[in-house]
Amino acid sequence: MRAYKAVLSLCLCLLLGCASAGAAFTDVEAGSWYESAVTEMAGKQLLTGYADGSFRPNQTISAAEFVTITARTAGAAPGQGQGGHWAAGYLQSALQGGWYDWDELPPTGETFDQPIPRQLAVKVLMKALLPEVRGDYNTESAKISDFSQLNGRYYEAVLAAYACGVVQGDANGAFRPTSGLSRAEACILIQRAQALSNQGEGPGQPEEPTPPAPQPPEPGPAIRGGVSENGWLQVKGAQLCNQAGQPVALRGMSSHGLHWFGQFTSAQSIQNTARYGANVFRVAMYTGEGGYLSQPAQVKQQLIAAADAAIAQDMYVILDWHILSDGDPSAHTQEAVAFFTELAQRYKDCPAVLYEICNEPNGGISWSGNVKPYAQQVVNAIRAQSPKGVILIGSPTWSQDIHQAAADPVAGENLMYTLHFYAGTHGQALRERIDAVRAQGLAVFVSEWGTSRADGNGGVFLNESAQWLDFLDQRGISWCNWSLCDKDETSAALRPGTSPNALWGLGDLTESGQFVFSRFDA
Ligand code: IDC
Repeated sequence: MRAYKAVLSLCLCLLLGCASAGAAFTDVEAGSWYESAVTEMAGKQLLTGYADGSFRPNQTISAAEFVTITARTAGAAPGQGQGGHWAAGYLQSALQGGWYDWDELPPTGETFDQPIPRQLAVKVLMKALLPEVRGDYNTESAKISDFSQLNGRYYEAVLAAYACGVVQGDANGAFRPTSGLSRAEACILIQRAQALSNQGEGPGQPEEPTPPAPQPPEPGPAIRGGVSENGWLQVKGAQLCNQAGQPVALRGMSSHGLHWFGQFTSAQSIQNTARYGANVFRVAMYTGEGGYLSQPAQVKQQLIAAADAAIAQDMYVILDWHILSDGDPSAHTQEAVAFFTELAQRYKDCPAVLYEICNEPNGGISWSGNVKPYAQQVVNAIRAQSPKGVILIGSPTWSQDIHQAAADPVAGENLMYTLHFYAGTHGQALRERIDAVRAQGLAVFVSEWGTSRADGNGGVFLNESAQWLDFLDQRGISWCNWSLCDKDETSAALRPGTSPNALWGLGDLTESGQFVFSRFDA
């Protein structure tokens, strides 16, 4: 505990004024370093103790406890949790809010009662209470003696937490990213973050991204296979063709979730992929998971900025309505119609833009009952603005059921159907399905695939990936790889900590990235 004394002295000074109430719990010692924080938070009903009247300040805090206290502090309402765990509702709303990813605390609940690692706790806290704060990599990482132990996916949150003083490290300057934290320590961190977040409610925040220009940009210098070479795309039978009617294949990267890894949709990041030979960029705009449906104005602005950046590189660009946890696209038809109407209006004269209207329908839905009716309405809405822009349509089972679409296709021209695969999970059976639907005249576009397993991690499976890409190349099928980001998962193309604003050498690319970037030029 000695280690925390220096860290906490500031807090104690701030909180002394309200420490007089005395400990409400049998084991919260009067005058202890955490007494005022615990008492005050208990008074606001942000936390409760145990039935025996104890608080157990030294006990390691569980994920469920930490997320619940944080969510209450942030004023979040509990969601619809599954599985009957007492904290499932708050965990669900935290997941929906994007405070953590599903793989960090799977909603099945097995890890809810485990200690929460400090790096994950800090991420949850920063996302919940101080989402705008950023820390400078060089300045903040120098403060952390065990920085090399930190998992890259927590860099952003931990650097931000150091930058604003929510975390200060122990007496040795160590953060101990994978250790747990005590209940008392957790209270101090949460209270500190809340105090800063209240301060921030004054004038001058949060910072809005620069609004995009009123018109899309003119394409910059021509790239090979780019828009200035191929012009408006058109679908002839099962084949994507250029304006002159010759077969064309687009190959490039998909972004990760725009609201999480938007920094890698910068002009420099997109241009870097073009330099390696990519001629298409997919902007993955999550609708759920704290994305577009939660913060529409901000996320749409990010999407437009990313699309404009790709257009300025002479690349094709896919605007992806990235449904995932919100598995039924027809639950948000109105929002999608409004969104695509506005975007198709903006880009109606721009041959670079393709519209992907439902990333991956999933759950208890059907093609003919849910996805097709949704797709028909959105296609009609886009066509009212953009007579010929190519539209990509997903299908049930995470865009694998293209055979159902082939049996009952959407009416219209220049429509393609997406097929998504992950090389560690999907193989021959899906390839056969592609050949079968193409024989029926259905045009297929692989708008997302990964070298990993379907959960975005594991592997990488480069032999299986090569087999897939050879298959696609032989058929002139276009593809985008998941994903252009530096998250610590095998499907990510960039190593953790890669700058989105610098040129990338091979050393910046992960094993997956090196393989994928070598395959843009077939
Ligand atoms: C994954 C991301 C991962 C994130 C998860 C949940 O790689 O970092 O935690 O989503 O948001 C898809 C989806 C795509 C998934 C990807 C890998 O379209 O959003 O990204 N995947 O799981 N379909 C099949 C696999």
